[in-house]
Amino acid sequence: MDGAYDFAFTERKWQEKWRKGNTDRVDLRFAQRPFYNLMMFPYPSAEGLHVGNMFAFVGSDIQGRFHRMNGYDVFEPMGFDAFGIHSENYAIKKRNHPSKLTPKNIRYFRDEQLKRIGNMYDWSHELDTTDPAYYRWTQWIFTQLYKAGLAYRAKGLVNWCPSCKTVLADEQVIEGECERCSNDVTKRETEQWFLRITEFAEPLLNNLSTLDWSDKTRTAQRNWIGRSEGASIRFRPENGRDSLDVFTTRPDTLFGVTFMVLAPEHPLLDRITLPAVRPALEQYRTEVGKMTEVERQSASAAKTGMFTGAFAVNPANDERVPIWTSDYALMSYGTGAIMAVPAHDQRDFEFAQIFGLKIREVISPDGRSRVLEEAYTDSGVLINSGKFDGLGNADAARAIVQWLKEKNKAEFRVNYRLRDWCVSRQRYWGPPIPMIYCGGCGVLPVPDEDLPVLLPKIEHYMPDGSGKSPLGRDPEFYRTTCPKCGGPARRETDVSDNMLCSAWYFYRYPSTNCRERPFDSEMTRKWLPVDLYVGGNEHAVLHLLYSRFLCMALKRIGIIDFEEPFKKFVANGIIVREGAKMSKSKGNVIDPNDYMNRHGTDAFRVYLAFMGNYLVGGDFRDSGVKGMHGFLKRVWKAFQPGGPEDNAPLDSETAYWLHHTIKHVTDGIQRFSYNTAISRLMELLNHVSRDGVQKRSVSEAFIKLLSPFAPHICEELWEQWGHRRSVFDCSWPEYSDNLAIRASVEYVIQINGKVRAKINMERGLSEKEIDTHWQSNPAVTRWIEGRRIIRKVFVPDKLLNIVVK
Ligand code: ANZ
Ligand code: ZN
Repeated sequence: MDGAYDFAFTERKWQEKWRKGNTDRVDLRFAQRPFYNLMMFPYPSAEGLHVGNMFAFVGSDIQGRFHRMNGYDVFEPMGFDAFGIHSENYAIKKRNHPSKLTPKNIRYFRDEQLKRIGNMYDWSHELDTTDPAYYRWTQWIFTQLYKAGLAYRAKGLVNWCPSCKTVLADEQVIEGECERCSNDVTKRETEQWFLRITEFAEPLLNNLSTLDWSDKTRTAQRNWIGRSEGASIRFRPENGRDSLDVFTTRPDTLFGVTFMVLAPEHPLLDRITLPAVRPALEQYRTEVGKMTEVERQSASAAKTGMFTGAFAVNPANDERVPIWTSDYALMSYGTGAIMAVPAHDQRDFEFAQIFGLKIREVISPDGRSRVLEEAYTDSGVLINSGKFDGLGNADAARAIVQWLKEKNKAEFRVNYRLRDWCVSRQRYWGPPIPMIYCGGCGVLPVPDEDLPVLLPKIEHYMPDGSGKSPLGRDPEFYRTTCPKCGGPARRETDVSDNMLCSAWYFYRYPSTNCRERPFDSEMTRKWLPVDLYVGGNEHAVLHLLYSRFLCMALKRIGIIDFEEPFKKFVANGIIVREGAKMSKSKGNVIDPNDYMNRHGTDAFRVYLAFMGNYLVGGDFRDSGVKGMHGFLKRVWKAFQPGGPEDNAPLDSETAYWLHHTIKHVTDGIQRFSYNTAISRLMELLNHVSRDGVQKRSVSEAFIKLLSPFAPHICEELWEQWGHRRSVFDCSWPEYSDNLAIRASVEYVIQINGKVRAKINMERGLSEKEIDTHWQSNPAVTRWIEGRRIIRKVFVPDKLLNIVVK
């Protein structure tokens, strides 16, 4: 074997060998210790995978390889989330048909990019959500949800561009404007399909504490679900027989209500608003319709609103309070109406100041009244609250609701911010929602045996401005017969959000061969829930929440017997390039293949692992990949057999380095702290290079430790040391804790040359570290007290002499 490190040759050779030997396939049925190593599958829509995707994927593969060497049967599948608005928009941009473009994109992703990165994907279980053999089951799941009462059709507010006359997804609304024409986007009420995720709000929230997930992800879900304990309280508009319910978390402040605020969309406004102000109301509604909820909730936005001319009666004290409408009240939360308490709610306070409304203090820290500069939101005792005066506010909250409850004017209530999931899309590139409308029989799911409802290939798939689903223009598609009465019927022409396709794909991977069912029960029992899931935290409240919901729903329906799909979830960090966020508009997105061509896949992988903490991310520097190529060249030189070999037992210093490295690399991988693991390997390499002598045990351990990061070069070196089995079928090196710390040495501490103490300490400590030891040792410090240290003489691993005056 000649000395030069030829990464191109090595990488080609091993990828070929792995493929031919099916090294990356596990026998799913007979696996003894299944470990399902899942990473989020990509949308094959953009120009290709970028460095950030590779960062995430490689980090996940390191876990897969590590677990495999630790005795697990690791299943690492990959597939394509190829339906959806991302793919459709990309096709529109490229003026190509998504049914043509998607397979092309998948081919590039898989054959040119994913197959080069050296991850141990089992391609025999690849899936593609646009394959009818897959979406047949996405549709089947929809009908199951419908039959279980978990899918329903209702009016919902969607984004609407009046100039393009089309519905837009939230992602297509940029600061309130249409992404394509820059006109203001409004809200429009249309019929949509919803999945009843709110039914599971409680378990979705409660189970979070049992999951081994990144904290930031759990927090994001917790906030999104947004549980609030409080009460609903019934006010009564003065004119008419309506009632006006509000949701409040602060019933203790009920006597401080000085006005009410209804969301501009609130239906009651149509009945109570005085005729004279109706035109103004309509105008205000139009203004507000242009804003997104995010903008409406922004604390810094100027408060706007108007008085309806109507009044309501406070059930606590029969006081008349004016009814206003303002955009800061959201129709989608609680009841869409607020009892405003400006003294104790900052938004109400600002609103009251702008419009000159009364402010009445009802909670005080010391029972006395004050002049408020801002809302007082802390706890205190009640004042100005009739018979409740003097009570602490937590007690008062309960007492007031209890009191009104007896008069049927209040209920204790828990409210969730979570809303039902709107899954219908008036677009083309998705699985048709499998429902049928019959004049006589009503709404019916497509029978199982008629699935899939194939997405027809239509030329004019683009939104045409009518806001209706493109499939609604294809009579051949929507004309059908009723499965019940056989009469003429019409198909649903909306397609479902691709988030539904991706909410169940991980059940399918182990069962890609299963034809009769979405997933084989034996496989599912064996491989699910997923052991480790890695992906971006941007999906914290979309994909990850939808998947959890669907799991609970499938359990309720009786299809599976667990309710959490991912035992462990780890959110990978975000990387930037040369200090700047990577984006197409900045022109700093580089095809990862460029790096792999120039410096090799292994160098690229090791650099991705080394550039920063995996959970945090880091700054990708082009020079770093090159540097890693240099590191691998040194590895090659130091660990290729054939140098002067010495097989005597390890000296204690080398034993220390070896065991210390194994311990810290193992620990680093377990903590996803890949950068520290690689630093330890670099230190071991330095030690070995200084030594100049090859020891088989050290070389072999090093090769194994580096192999999850740099699989190709390590396989090659492993083979050169005479092994026939893949290094990934060998076991992870073991260490001994005793050897992983340096032998201790006895330090002599002298004061002015006289021995005052002897301390046992780890070898190799610095003078500073020794200082911290004697500074807490009275046997030494009492000779120094009141004197001045003039200098110190330090002999590493032996002695410290402190000269004092
Ligand atoms: C009176 C009150 C007094 C309130 C007070 C707060 C403080 P969370 O915690 O997020 O659940 N609210 C209720 N429905 C609303 C809606 N549709 N749009 C905007 N705000 C709404 O918030 C609950 C509080 O948010 C409720 O309690 C209500 O204001 C407001 F000193 O009622 B509170
Ligand atoms: Zn019918």
